[in-house]
Amino acid sequence: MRLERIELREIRLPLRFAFETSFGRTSEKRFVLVSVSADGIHGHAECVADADPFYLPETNGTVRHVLREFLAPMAFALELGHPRELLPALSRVRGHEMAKAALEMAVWDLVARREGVPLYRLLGGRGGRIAAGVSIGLQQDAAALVERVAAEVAAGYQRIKIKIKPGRDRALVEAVRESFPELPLMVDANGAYTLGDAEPLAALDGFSLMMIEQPLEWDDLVDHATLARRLRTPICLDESIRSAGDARRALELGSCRIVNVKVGRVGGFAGALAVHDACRARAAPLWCGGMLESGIGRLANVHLQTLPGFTLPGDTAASARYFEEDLVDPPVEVAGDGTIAVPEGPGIGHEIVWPRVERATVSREVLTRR
Ligand code: OSB
Ligand code: MG
Repeated sequence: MRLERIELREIRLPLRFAFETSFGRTSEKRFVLVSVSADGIHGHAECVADADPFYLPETNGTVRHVLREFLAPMAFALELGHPRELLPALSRVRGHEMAKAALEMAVWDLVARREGVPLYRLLGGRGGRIAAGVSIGLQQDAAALVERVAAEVAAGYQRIKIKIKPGRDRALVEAVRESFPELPLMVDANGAYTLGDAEPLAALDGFSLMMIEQPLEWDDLVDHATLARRLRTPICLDESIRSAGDARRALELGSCRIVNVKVGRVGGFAGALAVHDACRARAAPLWCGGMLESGIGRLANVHLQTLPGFTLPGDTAASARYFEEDLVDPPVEVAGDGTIAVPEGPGIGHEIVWPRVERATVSREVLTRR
């Protein structure tokens, strides 16, 4: 198979609620939607880069640049037998995992649609349902947070994650634990602490948290290993894991005991499958993170989580938590038991509602094989 056309759209979708983390506050989802075409069939994928380089270095601007100037020409020159061949073929481009992933995931979607199978089948997963967890941003105060937690627990979510940052950690965890002593609960700092903050982090040890996600710098493995020796609570890494090699090194160094994988952060499904296998080989718990995706990226995450190494609920929540109107129909829904149905339709498995995509498109660019 040879790719003939790659379309890049910049999409703008208002979020129903602002989402606040240690690195910023966002009330709008802006992303690049990549569509690929071959033999009259199309595949689509959502890039997880943001407008700003505050989570990881890539932005929507760097994604468009690297796709246009480097990745698209390399991809057009390939004769692909299987989508898993694409990521290694792009290895001459260093980094830019989010740009690579968007292109790669669109090719997986295209091939699944061509074969008339749901993505999970191509990935080696299974049908049925997956367990859903939810990530709650920083709120005005502890009381507001407890209220949000109560609403998500009532909605059925099987695990709650709350965001923390220096000065807003222990009191929040304490308030949530007081109301929900048995709740599967974890915290995510998005890299806001340093090794000098070992004390406030160790103060969380008494609250039976499942894990602390990415307490230290985004590109660090060594300090995380040092910190891990001072904490009873397991460390989970998010930002620091950008390849299967990173996952292997982190687990071998003791930088983390648990891994959060995001397909878009590790170069695509081939990268995510390799992270999955690296964790499984080391019996390390693995779960799938989220990036406030529209239904297009959200469904890709649902399919991935049907693989056997996903032993913990992820951050894939219902579309309605984020968007008034999602780009897919039906939207992603979470049942009262905190599970999501794995789609059986071809590719990502739900229809993309193109008139809604058109309305949300702010710019468009078409690249063709020459
Ligand atoms: O660190 O997991 C994170 C959202 C944007 C950027 C980074 C993160 C998050 C979340 C929310 O925690 C996950 C989601 O609800 O999609
Ligand atoms: Mg995180």
